[in-house]
Amino acid sequence: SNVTSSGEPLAFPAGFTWGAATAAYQIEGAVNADGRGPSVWDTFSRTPGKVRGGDTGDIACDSYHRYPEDADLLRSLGLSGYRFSISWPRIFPDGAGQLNQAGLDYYKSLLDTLGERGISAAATLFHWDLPQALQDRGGWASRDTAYRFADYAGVVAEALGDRIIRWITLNEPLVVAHNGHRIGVHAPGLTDDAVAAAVTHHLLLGHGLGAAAVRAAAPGAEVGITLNLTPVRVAADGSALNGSAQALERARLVADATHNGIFLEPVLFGSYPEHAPAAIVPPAELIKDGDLETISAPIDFLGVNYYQPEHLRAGDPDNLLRNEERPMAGIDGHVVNYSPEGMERTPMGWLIDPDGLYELLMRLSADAPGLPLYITENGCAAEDYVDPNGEVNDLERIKFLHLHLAAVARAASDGARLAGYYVWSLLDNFEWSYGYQKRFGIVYVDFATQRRIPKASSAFFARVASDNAVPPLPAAWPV
Ligand code: GBH
Repeated sequence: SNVTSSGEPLAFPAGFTWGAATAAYQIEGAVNADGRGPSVWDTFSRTPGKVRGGDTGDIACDSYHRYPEDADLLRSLGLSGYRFSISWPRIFPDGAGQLNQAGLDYYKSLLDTLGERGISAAATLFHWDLPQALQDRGGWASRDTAYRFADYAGVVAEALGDRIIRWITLNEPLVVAHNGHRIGVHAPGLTDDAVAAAVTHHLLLGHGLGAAAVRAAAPGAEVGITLNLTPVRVAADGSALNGSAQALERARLVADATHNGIFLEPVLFGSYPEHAPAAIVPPAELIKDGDLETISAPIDFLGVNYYQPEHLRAGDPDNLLRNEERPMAGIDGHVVNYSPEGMERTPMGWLIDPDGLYELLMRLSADAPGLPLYITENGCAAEDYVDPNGEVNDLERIKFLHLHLAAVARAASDGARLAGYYVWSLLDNFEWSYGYQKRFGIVYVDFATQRRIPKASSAFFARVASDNAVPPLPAAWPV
């Protein structure tokens, strides 16, 4: 049994994968090396005002050159898995057409290096770095991009299929559609609801076509998708909404469809969610015969990225910015997202809510019985620094991980089919529009020298991996 005498479940299922995650544009640097073409993130990060401090991924962690050292780090932490992403513009500098063999060779070397160290590879095919040449032809707003993605996926699976055990088609397509095309804070920086809705459908189609291409080229491959998912909480006082608890429950359903269902339901069930606001659902004319069948072909696992829950309450439509309230798409402004006061937060401002992860995992188990779940990202940012004695004592991150790992163990013990956990992230890296200021790594990176310094949390995580269980927290936790 994986329940302690005090009733607290702390152990993980046998064979559980313990890993760390990264993404190509966030760690590789070397943006001009060996024939790589530009991606939308090169363009975006070089556009003044888009990324804090004008930071770019030009150098990042220089993992393009330092991957043997990074593989050694994974090995020394005793991790059995590495989730990384493949840079599409290294493989197809123009997005399509001419293949760049040097790009494939780079990932072969990385994978051989991992293999020599006994580390299994989970590869994400698209972690946001769309080739700029495809963006110039319409990007994900164009249906053609989904077919080009499938071509790329097939070529990569053909070349690397014997070295990769787990394939993730897309990372967080909701963030691409919403942050990239609806609110414009990510590449390509567009702010157009209609474009975002088209992007939503074409990302999903890309997932379906790409998964089929991987299966055709690498029979026996495990193929899935990674979604950012969250429980949706509704404030208890329905009163402000004309006293209608019913209206808030409807709003909860709309919020759940907006944050989760819009990608989850097409993949699991082959339909867009009933309660999704019209503004975010792809229009019928974009959905061709057979698309939803392609999108909902069975997956081997679901990748779950969890950071924080979404909160919802009745709002004052004339004063939406109060208390960080944001209007919800498709709702008339009487229901708003907000951040509750009095809860602990990470330095990103994100709430620390491990129960949310437990609730989410139990909900997914009910929605997709038997489907293996991997936590493909979970972790927190901090403004970590090196102590005078040369150590990085990121105790807040240890606490965060402890709480969330205990929630995962509890879900596993309550019947959720959990197969692995990849911490975000192995290394401090290029945190998108936040640049290098926010550090998510369990290993510190001194960007001036590229020196890697394992943080205290990496020793904690290594212990979790070796015990396949969460150790008890120290009785007196430092504040
Ligand atoms: C992931 O995105 C990415 O996959 C990874 O590359 C990234 O480095 C990592 O997380 C850390 O950011 O926007 O204030 O409403 C996470 C994206 C962030 C999207 C939290 C939803 C909700 C809070 N998610 N966000 S807010």
